[in-house]
Amino acid sequence: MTLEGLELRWIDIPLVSPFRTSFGTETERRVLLVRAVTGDGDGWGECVAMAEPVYSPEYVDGAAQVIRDFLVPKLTPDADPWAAERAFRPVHGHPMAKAAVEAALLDAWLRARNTSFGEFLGAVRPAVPSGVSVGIMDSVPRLLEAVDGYVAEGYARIKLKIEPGWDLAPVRAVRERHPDVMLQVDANTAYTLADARHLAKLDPFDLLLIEQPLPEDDIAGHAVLATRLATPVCLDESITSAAIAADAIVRGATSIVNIKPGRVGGFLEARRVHDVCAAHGVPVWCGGMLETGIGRAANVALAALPNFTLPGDTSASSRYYATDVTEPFVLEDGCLRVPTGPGIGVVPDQGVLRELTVRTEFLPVGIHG
Ligand code: SMG
Ligand code: MG
Repeated sequence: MTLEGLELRWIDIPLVSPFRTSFGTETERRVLLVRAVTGDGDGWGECVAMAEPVYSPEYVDGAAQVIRDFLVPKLTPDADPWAAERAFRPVHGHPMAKAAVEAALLDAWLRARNTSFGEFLGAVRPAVPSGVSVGIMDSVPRLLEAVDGYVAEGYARIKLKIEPGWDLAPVRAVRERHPDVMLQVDANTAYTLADARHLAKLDPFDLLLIEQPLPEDDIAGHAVLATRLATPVCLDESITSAAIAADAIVRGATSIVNIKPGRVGGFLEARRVHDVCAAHGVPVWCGGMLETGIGRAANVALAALPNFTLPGDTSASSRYYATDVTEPFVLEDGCLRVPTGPGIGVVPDQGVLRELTVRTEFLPVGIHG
């Protein structure tokens, strides 16, 4: 595989409905796509950084700058995904930028070998149960309407976004209406340890887990909180590598782990997080960053690994976008099918891409020496 360069492409794609979390409201996604151009064909990767640094320190234009100024100059024409991962190590942080490049290289590398992401990663099931993440709403009736719709569609699990002032009442209402649904909550760091007694009031609602209640650097706080709650604590933002996952598990800060390849620097590291959690008997599930079909295809393959025993935030395309950039992912009996074609198994529709594209930039590889 001879890597000629990377094309960066910024697209704007509207969400079917606004998505509100404890850190803000999204109405559309500005997505940075990476196309690896090789002698054997293209590979695609999606950067999951958001337009603003509100979920993590990364943001779209910052990621593009890191790729242009610090990552591409470290690549050589013979770079494979492992060589890229090693070459990127001296660059501190910026996991989402690194992951997008690695995903594009891995897609091209696997396509050249006629191997699917699922086969490569070690998928053990042909389809994965699909959960859905439901944003903060203006009122409990509006929330119930949204949840009723998702349950009717067949989603295997519901996740409610919570924040101080929007926690006990919405959870109680959804639990009363759907006594048997698999239910969990995500606070995106909105609480402090002083809220422990309040959060314990969620215990009677039989939640699968509470995701990232405290700030990302507060592993010690999560360990204390975990002793005060019956609901299992699951870390998202805090888990930035396999080593940190192992540390958080050993400290008792997390008993379930959300895996997002972008947050940990790529699919190779995501698989290591999966493995280290499995070694500790800690179940994992696949998180989501409102991906288009490009990122979703790879995530669904990852979610088919053996220790992904809880439904992920891997919803159907229609939950996010009226028109996805790839053929849409559809819910079948509450599951998404794992693509079986080479690489990520889907390709972007050139017409749709053209309509959504804000700008492109080609970064040649190899002229930096
Ligand atoms: O992709 O369905 C999705 C979104 C899932 O809730 C989701 N993601 O913290 O887990 C999380 C959030 C982060 C992104 S919010 C824009
Ligand atoms: Mg989360």
